[in-house]
This record gives sequence, C-alpha cells and structure tokens, in this order.
Amino acid sequence: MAFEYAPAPESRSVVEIASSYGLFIDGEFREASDGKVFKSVSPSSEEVLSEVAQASAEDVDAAVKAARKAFEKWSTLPGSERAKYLFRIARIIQERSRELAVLETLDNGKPIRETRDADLPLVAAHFFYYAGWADKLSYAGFGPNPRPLGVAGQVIPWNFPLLMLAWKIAPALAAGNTVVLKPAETTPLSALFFADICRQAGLPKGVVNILTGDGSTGAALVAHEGIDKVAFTGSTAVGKQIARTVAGTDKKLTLELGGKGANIVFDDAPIDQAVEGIVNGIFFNQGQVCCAGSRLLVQESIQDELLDALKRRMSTLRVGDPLDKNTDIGAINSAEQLARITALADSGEAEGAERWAPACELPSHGYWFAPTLFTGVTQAHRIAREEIFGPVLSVLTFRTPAEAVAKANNSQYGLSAGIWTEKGSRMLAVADKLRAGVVWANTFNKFDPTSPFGGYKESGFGREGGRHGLEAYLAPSSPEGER
Ligand code: TAP
Repeated sequence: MAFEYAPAPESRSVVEIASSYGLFIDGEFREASDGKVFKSVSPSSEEVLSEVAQASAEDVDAAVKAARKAFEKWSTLPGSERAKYLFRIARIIQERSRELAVLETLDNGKPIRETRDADLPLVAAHFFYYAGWADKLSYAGFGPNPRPLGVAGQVIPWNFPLLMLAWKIAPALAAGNTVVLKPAETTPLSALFFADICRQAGLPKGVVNILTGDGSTGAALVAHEGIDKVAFTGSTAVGKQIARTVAGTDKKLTLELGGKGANIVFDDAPIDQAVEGIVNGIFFNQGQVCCAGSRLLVQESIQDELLDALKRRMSTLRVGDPLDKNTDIGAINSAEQLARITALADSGEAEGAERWAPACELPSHGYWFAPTLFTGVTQAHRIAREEIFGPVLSVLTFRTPAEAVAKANNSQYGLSAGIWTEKGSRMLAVADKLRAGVVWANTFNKFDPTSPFGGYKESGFGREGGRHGLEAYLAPSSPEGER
C-alpha cells in the first residue's frame, strides 16, 4: 500500500498517513469486497486524513473465518510464547509512540499532551501487563486449566481509540483467543496503524483482524455465528441492542457503556487540589469520557469559595490546536457529537440552570465547544441526568454526606465517582455506599492496567483490566482440570 507524506504543520510530519487504507484480514490489508470506502476527517481542521475501506457482511465473514483458523494454533501455543508476541507489540508501541500520538490527535482531536502522556503510555502498559499474565493463567482464579473462548468480536468507540483497542485485544490474546475488532467510524486510523504493528511483531496471520466500517459492520460482527464472545464499549442504547442480538446464543458478553459520574466535594477538602481534580474530571478529553465527573456535588457551605476558584481555573484553560503542546482542550470528535453537546447544553438553559463559560476564542474550522459550567442545576434537569459526553459540568449542592450519596446514586448509570475530603473514614464510608464501579478519592481519572474497570446499572457489566479482565476471555476448567 502506498504511503504519502502529509505536509506541515511541523509535528504532523512525524507520522505518515496513507491516502487510503484497506481492511486488515488474515494478516493482509485488502479492499472491501464491494469496494466501498469512507473518509476519516480530522475534527480540528475538517481536513480529510484518509479514505478507509467500509467492511461488508462478506468481509466480516472472511475476518471471522481467518480468526477461527488462527485460533487452532494460537490457542495451543504455550502461554510463554503468546507472551513474547505481546511483549514485542508493547515494545513497538513504545518505540512508535510519537507517531501514534500524533496520529491519534489528528484523527480524534484530543490534545497531544494527553495522547503523549496518558493514552500511549497506558496502551503500552496494558500490553505489558497482559503479556505478564499469558503464562500464569492457571493462577488467575478460574481453575487449574482455564481455556480460551475462541474468536472474540470487539466493537469500540472513538473517545480513546487506541486505548480501548488495548483494553480489548491485550487480555483476549493473552488468554489464547483470536479477535476481530471494529474501531469507530470517526477514528479508524490508529487501529490500522496497530494492524501494521502486529505484522511488524510477526504475530501469526489471523490472530488480529481489524474491520473498519460503520454501525452496520459492528452489527454484522456481533450477529455472526462464528464468534464466541462479544466485547462492546459504547453507548447504552447500542449496548442494549447488542444484548438483544446476543440473547439466546451461547456467546459471552461484556458491555462497557455510558456514565454520569458524581464528583463529591466535602467542606474539609483541600480546595485547590479539588479544583484540579474537577477540571481533570470533566475537561480531560473534552469530557468525552464515559467515567467523566460530569456532575459536581459540592457541600453547600463551600459552594461560593469552590466555584470562584473553579471559574478562575477554567479561565486559564487553553482551547485550540490539539497538536500544540500547550493546549488543554482540543476538538470535539465529530459534527454529530458537537450537535449533541450543543443541544443538551441548550436544554440546561431552557430548563432554568445558569450557564457560565470563560471568554475564549474558538478556531474557525473544526468542531469546538468552550468549557462550560452550569449552576442552579436540579436533579430533574436533563443536564443532571443524561450523559453529555462533552466539556459541560453540572453543579449540584448537598448538606450532609447522606444527601451526597443519595444524589450521587440518583442516576441510571453507575460507572464512576470521586470523593474529596481530608477524612479517611469518610472516604471509606461514602465509597462503600456509592453504586459506582470505580470510586476515586482525592483524585480523578486515574487509570492503571492492574485495576478492574466497569459499571453497575445501565453502565454495563463485566470488568476490563486487572485479573478480572481475563475472566471475560476464559472458560473455567472443570474441577478435575479437564479441557
Ligand atoms: P456508539 O454509537 O454506541 O458506538 C460505539 C461503537 O459501536 C462504534 O464502533 C459504532 O460504530 C458501533 N456501533 C454503532 N451501532 C452499532 C450496532 N447497531 N451494532 C454494533 N455496533 C454498533 O457510541 P459512541 O458514540 O461511539 O461513543 C460514545 C458512547 O460510548 C458514550 O455513551 C460513552 O459513555 C460510551 N463509552 C463508554 C465507555 C465505557 S468504558 N463504559 C468508554 C467509552 C465510551 P460507528 O462508530 O460507525 O457508529
């Protein structure tokens, strides 16, 4: 496949982006069976980055068959051998992390400081971590001889394209499964770059297959008879649809869905530290984070002090070119997402909440939304109930810890929460009552491959990360250890 150099700006030349990309099936890039393509656009400039193949149902079938064939050998390799491939992949990711960071920033719109300092190190760490598990599966707590499930069909969203890929592929391969993965339509490029890394690492053909396409490709993959496991990260609406498709089959399913995280600040919290945590909680990745701290619950007695400090801090945030190392807030991923954020923010005003945003000039091209704060929010407002998935913070108040817990839990979602207090006993007591898969104390948005991540209620089920993340890809052995 021909690669062509993309010119300025300066850091852009770090990565080569081909004018077109094929599907990665059985270790080779190939066109879609019906020749269909779609464009991947940079959300910060609206420039077309590349043309990418749109996988058909026939391509899904070919990829699943390739993965099935590869499974025969891959699943019988000693864990230590599989580990070598995963370690190799992890090292290549580290070596090529500059290219990958720029590519991800171009395709997704997130600031280069985040792709460079958060996404890429976490991606490599994930592969290193699961490489370490590959020869220790009998110690993972699923019986003395757990076995892989087979072929995993994996569908991921656009907010952390490469990191979500790592969360899906690393544990699946470590456990001896093979995969067919569909990245989101708006961010296909880093997954295709990863396909090239698999080739560079000498990974056997068919162990990893990447199918670019839209929701119809995802739907065809999930429904395919030849897969044994579905792993999905995305919206609750699509997750429910997938659960219906999988119902009545023996496919194993894990769902990582939406969230409406509560970030609870008590009156004894260190204010400056809490402000940093609130900003990180809602403005990291433009708030397009399933576990974003999108509801700030602040104790009434410190409301004025905290909001003054928060507004001062928000006024220093730099919105703009994501390739600029000083940028704090990059572009919204797509015109559709921008329209969704705009509509929900407008509903906040229409329902009577008070809107505030610092003065900031937004670039004339691309998709942008200024960091925004709503006060006077009630629990009935849409901006307090619905996932906005953008840089919009809804502020509510409480008087007692019991009221804070009740308000935090008053959500259809149950993915994440944050607690800010000096008292260790309060941290533990409140965390214990929160119905959230992840609870951070005096920090927010901290991720680690050793730590399981996942939700309650409509945030989905199953855990990714840690030892728990292996469970989704392993069948327990019988008590006698028979296969
Ligand atoms: P979705 O629209 O649900 O898309 C997620 C993925 O599913 C994309 O690859 C999408 O393809 C594909 N898809 C769409 N319709 C499908 C169908 N009927 N069957 C199978 N696959 C289908 O979500 P999104 O807009 O990309 O991401 C935002 C949402 O994801 C938010 O609600 C967010 O909270 C959630 N999210 C959750 C987490 C965790 S860990 N809980 C992490 C990230 C995001 P296209 O891209 O082509 O539409």
